[in-house]
Amino acid sequence: MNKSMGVAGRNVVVVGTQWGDEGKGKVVDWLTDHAAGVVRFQGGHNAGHTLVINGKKTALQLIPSGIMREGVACFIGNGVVVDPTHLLLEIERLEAAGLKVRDRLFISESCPLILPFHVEVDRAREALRESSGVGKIGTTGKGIGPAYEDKVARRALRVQDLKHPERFAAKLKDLLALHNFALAGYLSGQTLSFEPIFEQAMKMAEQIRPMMADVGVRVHAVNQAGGSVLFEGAQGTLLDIDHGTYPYVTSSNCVAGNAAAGSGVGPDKLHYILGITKAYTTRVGSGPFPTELDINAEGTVGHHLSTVGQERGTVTGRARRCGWLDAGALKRSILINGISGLCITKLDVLDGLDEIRMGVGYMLRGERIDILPLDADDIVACEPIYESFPGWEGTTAGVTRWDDLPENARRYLERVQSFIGAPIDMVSTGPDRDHTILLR
Ligand code: 2SA
Ligand code: MG
Repeated sequence: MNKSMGVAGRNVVVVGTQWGDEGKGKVVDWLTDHAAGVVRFQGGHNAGHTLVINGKKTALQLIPSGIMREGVACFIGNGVVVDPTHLLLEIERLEAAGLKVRDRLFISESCPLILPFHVEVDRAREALRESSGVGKIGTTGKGIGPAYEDKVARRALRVQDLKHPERFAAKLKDLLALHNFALAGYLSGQTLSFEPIFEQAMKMAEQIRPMMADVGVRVHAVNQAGGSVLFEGAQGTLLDIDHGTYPYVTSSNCVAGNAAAGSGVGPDKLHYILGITKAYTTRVGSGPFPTELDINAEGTVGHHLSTVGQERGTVTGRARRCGWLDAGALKRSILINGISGLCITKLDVLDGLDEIRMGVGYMLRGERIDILPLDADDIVACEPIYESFPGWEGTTAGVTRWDDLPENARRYLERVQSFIGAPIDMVSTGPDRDHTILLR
């Protein structure tokens, strides 16, 4: 890992191997010591990447975590959906904290825009799913899904349209008419008017224009100059639109392969794939979760993970669902992403537990399987099979050397590694930059 980033022009992709919130932000921030650029390639401001620097918490949603390091170029690739209102707010928030943002943030001209009607459609659709009995997806309500739908339908307004007021107006008129039709009809939502959206967009265009860029070409140039680039995934593999627990997923490809398509570089430029895995599992929103525990009953393991792990959505504040590590699900993630190595995070949250369990497969209708099935209904029918490990005395919090970890903690991690067949290259033992064990 260390070597990989140290070599000039070597790029690393960081992806979540579970349902998001594995602690990618911290790891990306830690790795940016060796990087010249950080790229976001999918998702939008539904992501919440929490960083703790010198004990101070910062949450980033749309802007790459590299922004916290001076001199690191930050790229928003074409695979990201951009809400311009949110973008400017996030920039202003960072500037208020004393960071220089605008001179090193580059936004792809090809990013689809999230506009106010997308948010309205997202919320109205969730309400409809709930009232009709289908059940909510549990989206973040940021308009992510509807914006990606417009992209795929080839009618999206893109960042580049902000440069052309007439073109923007014509496209907006058509798109708004389409969404208003649905909102006024079967979605029973709030229709919106053209003028305020258009005027607001044109105002924002002036601010965004200097940051528009040809991201693929620029990233290539960083590599040519000998710099390493980090691709920062958002959400997680099991929320991937194709490979996740469909339909309880987000609307983008979260897997490592999309780092290329979502930023405009070739797949030969993805040199090392780092999978981030929480020492247990969390999920926010609806959908199957075989190793889930009850988080509400005091004195239980579920309650411990939820409270000690401070498992609340960074963006929405929702309580995250919690459960044991699901190594059968991890196995699928390792395959899909082509993981080179793993970073295990939040190990310290398991400190103090008497017993630790790990899911090592499932019983599905009388048959034993060792990898998460593809069909969400099959996942619901899965009974997890557990291996049990004794907990450890003392704390792993802040430990910086493998040999200083309690023996039982090392045993647990060694078993994870042997079951999933991928090496653990890093362990994160706390939220601060320095709370990190590097193994390779
Ligand atoms: P959406 O809004 O269309 O992407 O929601 C679809 C599903 O994807 C899940 N999702 C997430 N899961 C974990 N973390 C995410 N980011 C925030 C965080 C979430 C928050 O870091 O905590 O604050 O609630 C994220 N973003 C999307 C979502 O829960 C749906 O299941
Ligand atoms: Mg998050």
